[in-house]
Amino acid sequence: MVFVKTHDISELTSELIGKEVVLGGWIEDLRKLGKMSFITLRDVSGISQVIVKGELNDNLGEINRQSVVSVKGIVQETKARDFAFEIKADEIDVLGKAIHPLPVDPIGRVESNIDTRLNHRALDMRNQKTASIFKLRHHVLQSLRQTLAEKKFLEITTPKIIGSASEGGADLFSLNYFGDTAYLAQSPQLYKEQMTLGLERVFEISNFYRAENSHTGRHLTEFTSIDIEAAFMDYTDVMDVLESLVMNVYKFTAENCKKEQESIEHTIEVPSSPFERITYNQCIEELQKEGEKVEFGDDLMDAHLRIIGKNHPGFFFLMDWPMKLKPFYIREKDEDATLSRSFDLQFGYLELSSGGTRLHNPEMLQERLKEQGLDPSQFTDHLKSFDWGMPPHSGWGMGLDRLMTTLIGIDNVREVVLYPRDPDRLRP
Ligand code: AMO
Repeated sequence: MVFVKTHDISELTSELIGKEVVLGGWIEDLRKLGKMSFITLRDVSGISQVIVKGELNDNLGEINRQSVVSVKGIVQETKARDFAFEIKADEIDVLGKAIHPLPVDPIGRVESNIDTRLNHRALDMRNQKTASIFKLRHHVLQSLRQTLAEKKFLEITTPKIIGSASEGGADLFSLNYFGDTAYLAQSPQLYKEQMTLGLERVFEISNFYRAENSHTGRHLTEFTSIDIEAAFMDYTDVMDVLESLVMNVYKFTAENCKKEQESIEHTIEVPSSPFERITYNQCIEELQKEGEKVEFGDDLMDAHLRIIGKNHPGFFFLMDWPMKLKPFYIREKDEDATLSRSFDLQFGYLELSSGGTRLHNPEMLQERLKEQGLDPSQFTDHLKSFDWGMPPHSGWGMGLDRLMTTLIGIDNVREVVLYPRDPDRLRP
């Protein structure tokens, strides 16, 4: 039995004509025509045609579609329209049988609903549409890391099992930690801030956890967050970083992921920049003009954001929120202490990111914790670091899963997460 490949299908070139190769992949199609069989073989990189003749064809026996096989054979030119080359097989080994009926159709001819696909995610990944989404996700991560490294951000990994809340008390998953109570981190907020006093610019791309009982296309209990924190930057500076990051992701994938765009039947449109920057106060005025009963200090509800999103389609920053709507670590504006140096990045109604300039004065931070009903003694480990020369700093967090939905033009984050977790889904 041969099972070590010499080539991926996409690596077949005219220089290999007449040479022997070993391919490995899944049987997408199989047509037996008397003395000959035609197999369409798919691996992660593409599809190829395999011709089986003579004794090998006579002894082919039971060989199911979607079984995994290795094919040893000679590369030759083909007349078939859909393939660049074909392989004349000398040896075919079935490495793993597919037992039919399969729970979802990997070719996608028979459509399955999202729950069925998620319940059989590994098989769903053989569907080219699904595989393309995750190939795109890989390229997005690559682009993000490249841009952040170019901007001198260092990648860090903060703990996910923590002793006290990072974003305030709500929405925390707790677990028994050898008799003590531990929590799953909601964000790397406190750690990333602390790291600015040694590393200046840091970023993290990790999963975080929120016990939100939300049943929407944009909320998960486990989501992937891209977080940055930068010393000696104000909120408008980190907004610039965020904007160039999003632009680079769009440009990179639009250019380098043509096959994936074809497969998901969606063209990535690079947005125009600079992104519009509107203030919270402007939003309130816009909403009031549209007859909404909102006033300064009210949080913007989904219905409000849908109105604002309609007026400002695509990416825009919504900045200068009232202090009272923002977490304890956000700093006020010098000219008006009721307003904060903060922002959200929106894609229409969808919030993609939030961030701001942080308070770095320890006394004020303690005051803010108390004002927000939080117990400063729960934050002593964090507050200590503010006595060691904490630089002024700013940062943001952006949901990778939500960013992916904007890129591929869908509205359910479950499509872009391998094994999504929500209140109704803990398995597989
Ligand atoms: P915030 O709580 O706004 O800010 O979260 C930042 C971004 O993370 C994404 N996100 C989620 N995505 C899917 N499911 C969820 N349940 C979920 N919750 C959040 C969103 C959101 O905009 N520490 C601050 C960031 C900072 O100031 O640096 C924070 O966590 O896209």
